[in-house]
Amino acid sequence: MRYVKQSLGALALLGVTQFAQADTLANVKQRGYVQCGVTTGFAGFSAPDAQGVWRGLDIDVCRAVAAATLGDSSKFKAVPLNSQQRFTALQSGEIDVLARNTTVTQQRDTAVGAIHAGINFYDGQGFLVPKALGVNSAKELNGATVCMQTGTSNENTMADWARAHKVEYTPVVIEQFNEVVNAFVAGRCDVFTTDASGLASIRISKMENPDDYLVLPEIISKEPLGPYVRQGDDAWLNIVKWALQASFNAEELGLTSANVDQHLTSTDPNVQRLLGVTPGAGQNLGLDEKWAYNIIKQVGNYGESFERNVGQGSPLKIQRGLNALWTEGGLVYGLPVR
Ligand SMILES: N[C@@H](CCC(=O)N[C@@H](CS)C(=O)NCC(=O)O)C(=O)O
Repeated sequence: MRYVKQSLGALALLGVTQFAQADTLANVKQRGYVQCGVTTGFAGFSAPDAQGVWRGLDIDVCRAVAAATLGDSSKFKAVPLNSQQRFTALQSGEIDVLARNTTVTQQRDTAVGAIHAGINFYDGQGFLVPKALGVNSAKELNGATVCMQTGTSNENTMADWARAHKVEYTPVVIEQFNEVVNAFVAGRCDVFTTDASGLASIRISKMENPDDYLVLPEIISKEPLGPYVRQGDDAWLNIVKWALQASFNAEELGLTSANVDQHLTSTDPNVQRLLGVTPGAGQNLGLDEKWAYNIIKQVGNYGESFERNVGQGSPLKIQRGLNALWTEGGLVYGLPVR
């Protein structure tokens, strides 16, 4: 009897330990900030501004998670990671969430020990060329030298596409982002291939004369980009997932950082539930009922974040396209908060 009791006690202890290890929310609360894995610097998506403050569409995912969990969007630490390092950093627990232009793929969602929490930018792989190359279509790239970064999905996608289109090319694969950019600028390769969003960002922020460069019209893949968490912590997955969904729902409901306070007296039950006026959604996530209010007030809705960072309010001027709300011809569709 005593033995049984002891083993049960040991089992319970083991259970508690395992649970504690996977309780990312408790760790974040204790630490006081979210560890957010980002790029080493990708203007519009995740890059430090002149004051060293990290800004961008992906940074707004970090900020939203900080606002939802700690009530303060500034309570996150950006952990810069190159493409190759990002999943190791997530697996090892160095970061709580990976928020950097990461394509959702079946392999990453299963075999890599990671799981995606939604899509914050629908993209596709493209090509950036110097206008001097005299090429206007990807089909003219036969014989080209192509720069790309180690640890990206871009390597395989390029190989698949080239095989299918009988395009011969020489890959130049480099681990550090700035070194790929330098190789391209120095003419060590004819073409830079990565997600079209990345190309727009590189062209504007890294090329001395952006007008000397052209993004070719072909998009050769689907690159749905979104935040990732570790497998095995469903509660944390839900928090990141619903932080993103809150920003989509806010846009659908017309709630912005500027007007959200006025909407606290709204009679729309969807608004009341999202803003915590009708309690429940916060408790379901183990968060304060103001979780979504804090996101909207401090970070803004998805559309605000998009326009400010990569859209018309930014140098990138990316069109909403697939990233418009579903009611406006895009794919952004807020899952119901109820
Ligand atoms: N979406 C693709 C590519 C994303 C990617 O890592 N792109 C490179 C651009 S060449 C990048 O963001 N590099 C930034 C860095 O390493 O800091 C993926 O998930 O593999």
